[in-house]
Amino acid sequence: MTQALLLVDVQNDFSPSGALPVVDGDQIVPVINRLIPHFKHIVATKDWHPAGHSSFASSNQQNVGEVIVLDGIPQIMWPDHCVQDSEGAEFISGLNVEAITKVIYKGTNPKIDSYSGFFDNQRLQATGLADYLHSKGIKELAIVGLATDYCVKFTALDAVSLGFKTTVVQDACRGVEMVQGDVESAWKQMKQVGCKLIQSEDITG
Ligand code: VGL
Ligand code: ZN
Repeated sequence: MTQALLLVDVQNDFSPSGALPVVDGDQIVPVINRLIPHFKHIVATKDWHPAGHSSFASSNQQNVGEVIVLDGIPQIMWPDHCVQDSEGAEFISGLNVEAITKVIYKGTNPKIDSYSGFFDNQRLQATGLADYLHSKGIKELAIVGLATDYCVKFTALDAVSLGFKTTVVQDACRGVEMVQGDVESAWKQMKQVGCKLIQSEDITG
């Protein structure tokens, strides 16, 4: 069965010096680079927000970390991050970007956030990721990236719901942990729906 490596939001703004810092977020880069040669298809998502995105605290006169209701669903207020064409939206330096065979952009709708690489948070629009994977005959995914408790989690849950055989490589992910325990509970949820949780060494040997 054809398996793809799916890189979720390995972008500067999620590195420790970025706008929405993830502790040790940059530490996954060498791990991902070691995984890459084991896959034919390397697909990456990019969080790709227009300036003034509705998930930004600054767009709503809110404080970062506050939760507001946007179009009927709870929305965490984030710092401005991953603005289209900004340095913060670039892949973290050192990542083997030449190996990436496809980039999928998400969070582009100014009014709706998108944690999953497959759909926006309202599930109104698909990003094209599922269609792309189907077009290549890819039925299995190994997921890595940032952040474990947001985009990695929601991407993995959607992957399972769409019928992909889904593995998540734990040491190639890091989380935001806005609330203590979020990362642990994210792993639990992924496991519960049927994601296989592994370590990179299980692939690289
Ligand atoms: C993410 C919060 C906001 C992520 C993206 O990539 O996990 N988290 N936007
Ligand atoms: Zn975002």
